[in-house]
Amino acid sequence: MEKLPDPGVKELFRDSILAGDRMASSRMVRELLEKDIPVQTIYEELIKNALYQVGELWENNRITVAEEHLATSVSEAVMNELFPFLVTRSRTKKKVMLACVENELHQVGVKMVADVFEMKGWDSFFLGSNVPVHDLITYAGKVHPALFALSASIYFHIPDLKRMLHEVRQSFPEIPVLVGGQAFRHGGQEVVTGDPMVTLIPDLYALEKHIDQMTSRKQNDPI
Ligand code: B12
Repeated sequence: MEKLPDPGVKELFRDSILAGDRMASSRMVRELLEKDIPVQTIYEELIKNALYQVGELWENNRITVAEEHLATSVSEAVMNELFPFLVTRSRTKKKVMLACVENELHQVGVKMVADVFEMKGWDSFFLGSNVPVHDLITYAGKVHPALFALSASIYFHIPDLKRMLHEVRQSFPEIPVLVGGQAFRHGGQEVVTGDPMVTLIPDLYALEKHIDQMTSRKQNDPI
């Protein structure tokens, strides 16, 4: 089922980010918000879809690296504008620390994840791309997150993820970890299986369900 009122907006948005037209891209997103389209849907169906297409165009030499960089920077700018519309007043007082694994430069997906947590009333500590394991652990010792969320997009970064998971689980065995990203399109699931504290989540729809389940589990816990 199409989740956007006008499927044509997908192409228009892709073209406007590729043209570096920040004004038009921003306007399209605001119009969807005015039609009560949820931010998760805008992220998944509009922005992620457009960036995946940008990736295919780049892979097939139909656009330059410059255009791909521009499209990504416009997308990130539009996402940053959404913060006041997505943040909820009722806060859970829970913290989530989010990071890309070492060497990983793709940060848009895990930024979307951070925003979904903000929507659900969590405080997000989004550390962005290429985070050294040691620094993640040191900073987590200060912030005391209730959850980690780690991202890897490139299959060859699965060993970096494995190492980061190992260190994080050793230092904070009581803190659950969510992982995700396109690295898992080609395999790699074995790094998360066998540890009940580590969960692989494919997209924002599954993430939302997972956060709701975590919240209801906590509420039903005996005091
Ligand atoms: C923009 C981009 C870049 C930018 C990133 C800048 C930035 N600010 O992030 C730059 C220029 C740095 C870049 C570099 C490279 N890139 Co690039 N890039 C892309 C592009 C076009 C878009 C990425 C993106 O933002 N996607 C949109 C987001 C929203 O999608 P997502 O990451 O999948 O996230 C979703 C889910 O996976 C999930 N998720 C993600 N993380 C997490 C974490 C958790 C905890 C959870 C719950 C969920 C979750 O939630 C999100 C919403 O559903 C993609 C194309 C594509 N298919 O994505 C190629 C792509 C990812 N890049 C690719 C490649 C090959 C490279 C380079 C190796 C190119 C090169 N030769 O230098 C380098 C590697 C750099 C590095 N060391 O990491 C390939 C990867 C192939 C592969 N899987 O191995 C792709 C797929 C392009 C292609 N079609 O070939 N890239």
